[in-house]
Amino acid sequence: MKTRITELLGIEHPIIQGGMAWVAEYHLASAVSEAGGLGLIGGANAPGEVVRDYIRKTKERTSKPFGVNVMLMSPHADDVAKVVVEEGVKVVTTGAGNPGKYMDMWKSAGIKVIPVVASVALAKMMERAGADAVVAEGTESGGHIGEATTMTLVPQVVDAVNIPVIAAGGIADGRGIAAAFMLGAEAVQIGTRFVVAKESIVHENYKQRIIKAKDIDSTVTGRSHGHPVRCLRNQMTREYNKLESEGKSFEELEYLTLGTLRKAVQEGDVTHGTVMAGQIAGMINKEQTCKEMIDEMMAQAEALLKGAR
Ligand code: TUI
Repeated sequence: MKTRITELLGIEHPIIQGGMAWVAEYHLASAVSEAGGLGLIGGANAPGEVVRDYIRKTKERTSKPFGVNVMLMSPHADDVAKVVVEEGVKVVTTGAGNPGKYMDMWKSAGIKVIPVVASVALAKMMERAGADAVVAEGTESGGHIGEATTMTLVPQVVDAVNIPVIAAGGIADGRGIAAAFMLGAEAVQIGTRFVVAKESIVHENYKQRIIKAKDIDSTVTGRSHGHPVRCLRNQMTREYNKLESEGKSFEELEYLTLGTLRKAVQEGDVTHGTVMAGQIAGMINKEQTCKEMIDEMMAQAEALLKGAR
């Protein structure tokens, strides 16, 4: 399937891996790129030098295109923004904010810039600022989320901008890809399904929580403070939601969650840790290689879309 996104990024399949904090490191990114999608290194809260090391390790594992996600709430965002230029990264996606202040630096370095947006307003602003494409991310996604659903956000962003749109949130098989294309998207971003990839270094307990999850097993913490994060329900989310309903401050609640994503991803503590995952976790039921996942999804999407447009 050739689209403006596959052309822009020089990739075989219109599938981009989510830049998931702690999860999207070089093993996963290189495996997705090798399988013909666009692998991403998630900068998350990591210092610039850690991201530089991940970029170099990804280059050792694949000669195909890959990108870096710059998480704009990170205290290291300025450093990571420079590191991607110094290391000659070809594609940057951004999350959890407005990347406006980095656009000129990235564009003059020839980087393809793809901000993740959760609203039409930010999509339009990013197009005016010179973005090459946008990811329209619905509230079905795991992690830090916006309000609009993928079904409502994607067609509205497609109508509002001329640059290509990548759909994200709630997509994990060929049906989701076909649906996103019918809404006008030219690629999809997939996170939760790649968490359980064989190449993903995530702790087996985390993978099993996703594999065993049911349709309504995710919840959202932090809504009342304007920092909504979707993750799978557990003791941590119950405590968080209780304290949130008692009116505890954002700072107190942040302290409670400090380091809990790492605890779940690396130590496998899926009781006290934060198990970020999208609503589609209920449909994900097995570990596969990235290539198996991508080939299966693309075959299904192509069969569904044949004759549909
Ligand atoms: O960024 C994400 N998802 C993330 S980042 C992340 S790291 C984290 N860890 C713990 C707590 C909080 C974050 C985990 N998941 N997705 C992209 C995304 N961006 N979704 C929503 C947005 C967004 C929201 C508001 C982008 C811009 C925005 O407003 C920008 C503005 O200034 O108008």
